[in-house]
Amino acid sequence: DPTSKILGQIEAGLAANPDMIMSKHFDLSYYNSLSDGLKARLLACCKSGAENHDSGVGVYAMQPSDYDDLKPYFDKVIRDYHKIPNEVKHVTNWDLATVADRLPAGGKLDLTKLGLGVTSMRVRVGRNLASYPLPGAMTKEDRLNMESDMVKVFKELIEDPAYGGNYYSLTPGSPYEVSEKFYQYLVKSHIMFKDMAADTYLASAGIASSWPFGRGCYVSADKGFIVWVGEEDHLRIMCMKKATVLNDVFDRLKSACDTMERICGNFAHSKSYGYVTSCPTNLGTGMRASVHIKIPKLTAGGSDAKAKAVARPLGLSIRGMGGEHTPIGADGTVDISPSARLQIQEAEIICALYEGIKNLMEEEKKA
Ligand code: ADP
Ligand code: CIR
Repeated sequence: DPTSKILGQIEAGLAANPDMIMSKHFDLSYYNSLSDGLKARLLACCKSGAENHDSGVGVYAMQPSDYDDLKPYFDKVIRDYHKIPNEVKHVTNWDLATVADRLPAGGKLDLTKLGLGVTSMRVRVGRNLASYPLPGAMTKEDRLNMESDMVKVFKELIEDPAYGGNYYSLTPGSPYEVSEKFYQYLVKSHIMFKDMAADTYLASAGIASSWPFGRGCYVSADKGFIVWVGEEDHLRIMCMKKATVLNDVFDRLKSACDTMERICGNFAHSKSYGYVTSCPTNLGTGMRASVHIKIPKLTAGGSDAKAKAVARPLGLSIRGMGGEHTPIGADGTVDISPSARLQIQEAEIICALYEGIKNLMEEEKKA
């Protein structure tokens, strides 16, 4: 039967990969203490890691309430991944004035001060609507309804001269549907997300189901403000720019998120864990702030192993030029971002990116 099958897969996962966070914290006596309803919900959250023993985390929430309803399990998962020894206390704070001591004189996080020129910078947050299941548990109908709700929101933005732009849908038959060729162009331009059905972790979790129905993205007239619909979270809201001052993308995202929250209604939120996301790694701020920078010495030979080893103690993650699980650039360009998302404030993340760039560039010089 399916229940004993997945329990068997979890046990086998622990043997195959004792470090996987999902199986490490799966406690059979806790599982057995649950009602049938909560048992099924817990197993649904563990399915991705049960089927993919190479997962680092292996857990995705299916409902915004999973984090609180299954707290005895999720709290262990979250505190382990985010390395939080005590009770998680997350605070939202975008106000750069409160971190003035970490800002250079004048308050600008100016990359020219670090010896860089025009740099590709991006800040995104994951957000989910409180009114739908999380993507792993959405039916095709949920996905189409959510996209229709979002189209109404984007119509307001498109009519607003401050935003303008277009909505591009992958839904077959949608009035906003784009061609395969244009979709590939958007992916290459770092505007649109890649084919999720190819991601085995997302596929197992149900997050890639009904692809490409209900998927799309809004792009502002100047292409600097983008909202993904139907990826790992209901929404990924981001600002992107090729420039030199990090404040530009950060401040614009703050204002764009306020606009989105005002027109979308409240986003799913947990008292303990801040903004709710599908993957426990993104909880809290849901924020990833990144730049593309060239570190040819630390990536000599085309491998990112050394760069990752140097970046980890600096609190930085290294990704490839197409995002997570993609190769680094042939010229040694990588995507770097502060790893922390939870129990850190938004304003601290952007400072951590600036400090991280400085530290990594010093390591590059030494290498
Ligand atoms: P996420 O950041 O939402 O977790 P990915 O890591 O998959 O997702 O990245 C999504 C897309 O954003 C990819 O095309 C990636 O190259 C692009 N991207 C990330 N950071 C930057 C940046 N600083 N400049 C330009 N594109 C970026
Ligand atoms: C995993 O567990 O490896 C996948 N479900 C992805 C986890 C999120 N990404 C990450 O930690 N970098």
